[in-house]
Amino acid sequence: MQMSGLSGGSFPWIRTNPKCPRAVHVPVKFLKSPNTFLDPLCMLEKVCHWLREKSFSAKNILKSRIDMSEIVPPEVRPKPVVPAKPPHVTQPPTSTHSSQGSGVGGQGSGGGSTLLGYIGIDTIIEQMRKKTMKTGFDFNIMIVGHSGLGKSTLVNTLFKSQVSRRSTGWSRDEKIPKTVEIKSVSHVIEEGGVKMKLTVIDTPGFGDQINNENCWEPISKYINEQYEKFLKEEVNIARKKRIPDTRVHCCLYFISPTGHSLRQLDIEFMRHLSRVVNIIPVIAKSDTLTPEEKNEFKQRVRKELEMCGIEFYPQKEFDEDMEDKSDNDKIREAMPFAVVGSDKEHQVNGKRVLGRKTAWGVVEVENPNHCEFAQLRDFLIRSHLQDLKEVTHNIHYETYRAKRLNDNGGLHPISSSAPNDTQESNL
Ligand SMILES: Nc1nc2c(ncn2[C@@H]2O[C@H](COP(=O)(O)OP(=O)(O)OP(=O)(O)O)[C@@H](O)[C@H]2O)c(=O)[nH]1
Ligand SMILES: [Mg+2]
Repeated sequence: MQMSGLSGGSFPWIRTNPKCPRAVHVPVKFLKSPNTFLDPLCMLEKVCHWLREKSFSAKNILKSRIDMSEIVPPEVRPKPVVPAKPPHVTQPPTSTHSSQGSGVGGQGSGGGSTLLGYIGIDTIIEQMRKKTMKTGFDFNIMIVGHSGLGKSTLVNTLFKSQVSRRSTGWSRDEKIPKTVEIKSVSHVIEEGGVKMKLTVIDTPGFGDQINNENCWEPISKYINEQYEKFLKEEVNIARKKRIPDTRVHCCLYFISPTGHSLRQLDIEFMRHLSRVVNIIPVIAKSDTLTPEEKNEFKQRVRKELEMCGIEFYPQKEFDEDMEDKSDNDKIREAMPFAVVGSDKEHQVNGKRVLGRKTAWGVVEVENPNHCEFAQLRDFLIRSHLQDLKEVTHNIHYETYRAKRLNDNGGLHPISSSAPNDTQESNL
């Protein structure tokens, strides 16, 4: 039987993570627990992609039948049943696969075959959608950088509301107060029937102190405390069905639009923190740079980060396949996005748009000719939100967890579950 071993054999899609050998990287993450699909848009897209691309799924199903047949005597083997297709389900494309050996529908070694009838595998997408609509999902974003770079403003711009403030009842004309302490503010945002509990962790700007050395430490401490909280819940014998997820899924790091190079503090921060959290660097207040200055600055920042060995999100080593790599390469080449933030609306060509009014016109935040805010928003929310959560869980948290459980004599996993058993978290 080929079911032992986590890579190869009957589970070729399971890989161990090179960065963290204890972490098992499973692209088909939806196999873990229904609660892991909480972002419908990203997950539906992923599942469709998976079903399309991994035509070996049917092959693997057959293969495990063949493997089982080696140990199950013929008289107790269940007869294959071909259920009737429910009337509400439209005809799926005929699944064909080549089977090896003599599994169900097999036609001899290497011969092609067709499933004998509709099974209903594709309904998992609808099942997941329903679950997601019921449970909603968490997303926790942290904003970090020098003081006054527009951090609080940008996060409000991203979510089109005053999410950096405790109450959303503020008038748009009121000035955003200076952030003076690490403060997390949660809001439930609902769109198209899907609920997202968004938590914004706003941090005080660097650079105010005379000595800014190690000013990244409170932030690192905060991130690790959230991992610790999650771990403590996870090792409880009577653990919650859904562990509240306060882990930081993404850290937007704001770079000053100096047009020169990164500051030492930027490098130090990203060097330390990129190992524990997904860092997305952005060039703040890009309306202060000309297009040429902006492009040169972006190139220089990328080069400096590469020279310092700083890996920002999406990290190359976690690309799942060639399609992922080619999509992510385009994003990496366009980063850091040069953004403009504003939570004020202005009238432009008869339309209300978010922007910054200057003496020579309005800088529109969503206009790709003016800045790269829309690219950042699409990447962060529309294409990579689920992946940010998965990398947080499977890589950063797993690294913390493995180290913590290895290091310490005190925190024993007190449940009888296997080390890689994933909890029912709000992922
Ligand atoms: N030119 C320009 N100004 C901006 C932009 N975003 C924000 N601002 C302005 O910059 C000032 C500071 O904005 P905040 O959002 O409070 O900045 P912050 O980084 O949160 O500041 P701290 O909390 O003190 O660290 C405000 O006057 C904003 O209106 C931008 O993209 N371009
Ligand atoms: Mg602020």
